[in-house]
Amino acid sequence: MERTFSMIKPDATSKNVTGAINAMIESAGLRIIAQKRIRMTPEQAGLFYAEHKGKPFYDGLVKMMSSGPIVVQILEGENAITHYRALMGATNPVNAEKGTIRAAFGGELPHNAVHGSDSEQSAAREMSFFFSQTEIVG
Ligand code: 3AN
Repeated sequence: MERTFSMIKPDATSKNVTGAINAMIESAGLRIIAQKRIRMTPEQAGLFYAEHKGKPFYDGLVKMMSSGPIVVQILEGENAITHYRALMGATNPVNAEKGTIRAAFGGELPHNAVHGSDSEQSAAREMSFFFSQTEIVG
């Protein structure tokens, strides 16, 4: 069993599709073992995306990610990291395969509905960025 960090972004919460995305996650066999709806400050969003600092899309990404509510989650399942990346689809929703979350609910970049960790290391960092041990109930 593996755990990964997931985020339902402001563009998706504003479309009221949190439940629809959660249904896709659960149908794919991943279990939501922690979840909360929050709003990031620009400072928190900047820290969360620190690895992208300096890239042309960084400022817009930070602004967008702090523009409204997000839902942060921990998902558990077999190969959860790669499994969830496949379920999300390509970063740019235009290229996302049919049946993926980004194909269903993504818009124009940076509005791509969801985030998922891309490695074990980033999953560990991102889970502890938002959740304490007592909030994770497997
Ligand atoms: P992913 O979320 O698929 O791992 P990353 O980590 O490369 O993609 O990018 C983080 C976020 O930055 C993306 N989810 C997207 O919102 C935004 N982003 C990535 N590339 C671009 C781009 N070329 N233009 C605008 N926003 C982008």
